[in-house]
Amino acid sequence: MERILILTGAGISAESGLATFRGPDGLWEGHRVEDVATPEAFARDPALVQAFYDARRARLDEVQPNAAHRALARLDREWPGELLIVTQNVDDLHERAGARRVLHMHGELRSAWCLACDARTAWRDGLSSGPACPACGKAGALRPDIVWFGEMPYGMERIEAALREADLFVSIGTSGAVYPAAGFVQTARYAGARTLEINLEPSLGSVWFDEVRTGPAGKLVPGWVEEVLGE
Ligand code: BJW
Repeated sequence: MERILILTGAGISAESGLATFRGPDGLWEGHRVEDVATPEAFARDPALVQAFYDARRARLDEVQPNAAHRALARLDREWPGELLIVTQNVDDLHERAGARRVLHMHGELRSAWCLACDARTAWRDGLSSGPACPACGKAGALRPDIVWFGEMPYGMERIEAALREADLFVSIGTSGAVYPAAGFVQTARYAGARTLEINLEPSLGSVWFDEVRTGPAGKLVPGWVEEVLGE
């Protein structure tokens, strides 16, 4: 039975109405990356960074999983072999579609991290008002549980093991601009996996894939899942 490792990025949530990062209408538009997605930015201007993430957390209430999330959830339910969905996304659309084997390597909007006691707490509201940490009671110490530039992504040991063991590596909706995720295809390929990219356009790392399918994820992913499930 094949072991499947799927990497997803912002492109898989684009058809749900969440902006991707790069490009003319990208999330960074109006913000410099280093003003909102680095620990230094948070130290310099916590109000700006909290407001940026509060707005994105609130936006989650307005969007729904799309056909690509639902297809991956179906694959997760029906695939009897090993499978892991490693997502760079901080939204919860994979889970809301029903997927269970999901690893959020860049953190989650709906989680808060206490800098005083290190606890991580499920969080739906804003953090701008400096609420108290439910674990230790300290006010004003919660930050978004997001992996910023220069910080170590979550789950790297588990991901690296899965990359070495994968028979099939599939990358969906990511530009290949951010490491270490951008290098996963090479690790998987050198370890012997077949590699497939599904993206609106060839990514920066498309040369490393055995096969590249270009088009919207909401259209291409359901068809690919049907192929894998043998329909
Ligand atoms: C569609 C579509 C549709 C649209 N259907 N497709 C020099 C060389 C190598 C590395 C470095 C370097 N200098 C610095 C580094 C490290 C740095 C890095 O990579 N920097 C780059 C700028 C070069 N990386 C880090 O600092 C990371 N940590 C780290 O490296 O720790 C050290 C270490 C780790 C492991 C081993 C050893 C050491 C941390 C990176 C944290 C990234 N954080 C962000 C922001 C926080 C999350 C948030 O606010 O939401 O995560 S950056 C941002 O980019 C976000 C995303 O997860 C990430 C990737 O973006 P993604 O998902 O690819 O989105 P886009 O917009 O770029 O692309 C979307 C794609 O979809 C496009 O191709 C579209 O065409 C496509 N598309 N519609 C299908 N309908």
